[in-house]
Amino acid sequence: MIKSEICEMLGIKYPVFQGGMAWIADGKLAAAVSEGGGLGIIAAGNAPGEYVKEQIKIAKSITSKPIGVNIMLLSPYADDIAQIVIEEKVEVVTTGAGNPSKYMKAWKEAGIKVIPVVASVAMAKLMTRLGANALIAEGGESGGHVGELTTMVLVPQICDATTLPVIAAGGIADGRGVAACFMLGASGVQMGTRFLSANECTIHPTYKEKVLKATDLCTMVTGKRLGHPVRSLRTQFARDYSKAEYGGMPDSELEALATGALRLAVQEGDNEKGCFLSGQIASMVKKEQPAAEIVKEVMEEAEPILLRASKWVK
Ligand code: TUI
Repeated sequence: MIKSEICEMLGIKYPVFQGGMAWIADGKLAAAVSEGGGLGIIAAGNAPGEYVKEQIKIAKSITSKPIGVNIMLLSPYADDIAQIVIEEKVEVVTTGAGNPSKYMKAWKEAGIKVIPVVASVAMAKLMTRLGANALIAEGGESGGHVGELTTMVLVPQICDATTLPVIAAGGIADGRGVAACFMLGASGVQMGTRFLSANECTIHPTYKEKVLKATDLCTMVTGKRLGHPVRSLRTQFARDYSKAEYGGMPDSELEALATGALRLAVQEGDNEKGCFLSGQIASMVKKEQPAAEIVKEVMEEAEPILLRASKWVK
């Protein structure tokens, strides 16, 4: 059994987080992951506080194990949700796409475990100083909003910059990825794309099918010109957006093209107008299975790999 300090800190069996995927990671998916011994995380995305409250209620009706909420800091509702997680006594908060400094004191005082995504060494040092409990180092192999550095490069640098436990994210699909992240100094992993095929993940069947059929070169990054690079499946929409982006479409029109595109992918499976966020490991997602099975499977796969690692040392 692989154990790390993150298991003790959060009271979880396996050091596996399910990423807070906007529009996707709802109370049902998060509860299934937490029931399976990992940490399930509800994504606030761009949704209003009422939605998040409802999802917390759903999760808590399914599991009494700890759950997390991910706050996407570009959201117009970030301030509201920062307060709701305190009122609802959420155990863990993760943040993404920005700097959560202004909320840290209130969250700490409420006893919430705060685990920000950091995309740079400077941010890792700042969050350590402000009292974060752990850090998530997410490389650009991940789906959604991506940073500059890969997981291979980011994780060891973040580990060197902090005394806190580091959770590696981006590009992890199975036990090999988990073992590799532990070798880089991580104390846990976060997976997003791998959970898209979970039975409890309620995305449109077309979305699931696209992930299950994906091949190695199936994702691309768009949105760099507007400063929000996003990795998604290489669909008609992604190709059209990329053409518009490099063809000189005005910023306002480009923004309009992207508005609502995540919802259209998740809820309608709309190939022409939907943006199907996905990490580079989509091609390694092979089957639908319960979320709890995914958590257990990747950790059990990692065990013999880590045990045999010493074979290289002569
Ligand atoms: O946040 C994510 N992934 C996401 S967010 C999202 S929704 C979205 N909507 C509109 C535009 C953009 C995104 C879809 N996927 N991952 C965590 C993450 N955080 N990746 C990178 C960062 C990050 C970036 C900058 C964290 C901190 C940061 O600091 C900025 C600063 O102020 O220094």
